[in-house]
Amino acid sequence: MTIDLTNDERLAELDLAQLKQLVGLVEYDATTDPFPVTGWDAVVWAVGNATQSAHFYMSAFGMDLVAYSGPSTGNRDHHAYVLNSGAVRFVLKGGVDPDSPVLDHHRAHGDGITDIALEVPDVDVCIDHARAQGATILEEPHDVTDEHGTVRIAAIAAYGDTRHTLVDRSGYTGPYLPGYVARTSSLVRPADAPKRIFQALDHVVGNVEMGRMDEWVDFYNRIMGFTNMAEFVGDDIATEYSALMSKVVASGNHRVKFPLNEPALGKKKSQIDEYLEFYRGPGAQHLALATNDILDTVDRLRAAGIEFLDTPDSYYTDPALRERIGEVRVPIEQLQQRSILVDRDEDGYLLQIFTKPIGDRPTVFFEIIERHGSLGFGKGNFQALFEAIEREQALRGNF
Ligand code: TYF
Ligand code: FE
Repeated sequence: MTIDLTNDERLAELDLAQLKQLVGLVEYDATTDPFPVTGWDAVVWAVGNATQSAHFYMSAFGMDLVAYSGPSTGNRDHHAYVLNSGAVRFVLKGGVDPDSPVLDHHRAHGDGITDIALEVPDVDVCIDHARAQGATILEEPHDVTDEHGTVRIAAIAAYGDTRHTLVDRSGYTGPYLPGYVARTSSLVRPADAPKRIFQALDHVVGNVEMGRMDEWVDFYNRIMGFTNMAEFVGDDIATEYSALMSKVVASGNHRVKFPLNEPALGKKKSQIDEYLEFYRGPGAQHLALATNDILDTVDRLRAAGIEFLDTPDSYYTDPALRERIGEVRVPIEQLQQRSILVDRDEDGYLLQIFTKPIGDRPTVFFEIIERHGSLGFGKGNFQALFEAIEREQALRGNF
């Protein structure tokens, strides 16, 4: 059977073929899925200053403000800015009331992700299954209604203080959720700016404590019906240089992909330990944003001041690289100028690059990814990537 596209306006401009190419969808039989997931609903952040973060994601990441909740709409607890880019939705929350739970999250974790919300066709089916499998239900299924219709919502606990809210918005036409009003920004974009510089969310990576990765893989397998993807970083790679182990789980249609990392003992302090220390526990480590023009996306992000990890010239001049990657759509020099990495597997290739941490703590960062058939995560780049991360760690004083 084919994948359900929602009636969501965000997706109206992206057809299934585009999404397939952007994030590598697969066809599957949803009738045998105990926990059917349509796709991502929103990534909800708790940040120190949502009013200014919203400006950053609009001015640097080219996102559009579409909805808002805050004191002027009757929400005295926090500001919440809803931003879109193609099929991606961010909700940025910042505390107003000094006792706001948003501020508790921020005090513990710094700028971070509180909720990786997923769109599901039937909230109750998912919760019944999750409960039977022993999930912690944080919010029981309930309807929220306003003049735009009804949304059905529930939430389950994931790693650390992260949750998955499950949303069925098929009966809703408002800008986000009841309690939010439509809002746009007066920000003026450069005359030559494309409509958006990224189109979809490809994957969200979770960092968990040492020795607990398999428990979380099992959580996504059992509670959410996710299946394991082939790509993983095992002991072999871990001991050599990465200082992490990683496995990937995906929803039935592969719209939602969650790599899960745990620290491994290496020569130096693991990048995952550094995250766990500064995030004060498990949490979302990076979001991969899919684009169909990574050269332009990276140029625009850099021009807006976003900093990326460097890749040494030797990565590009190594004859083994050309051997490994074969033909790609752009000259290698173009990738080298921008520090974009390239990897190939049996299905195709991908281009990817990583930002430095985007907040004050060395925790959350972004990946920009352009897929050409590959369903992987850049395994061939792990050595170069992890060395680059270690150079950055050294600058922060971790050896
Ligand atoms: O999502 C992934 O698995 C790749 C590789 O700290 C990766 O982007 C894994 C760990 C990490 C950075 C990138
Ligand atoms: Fe990634």
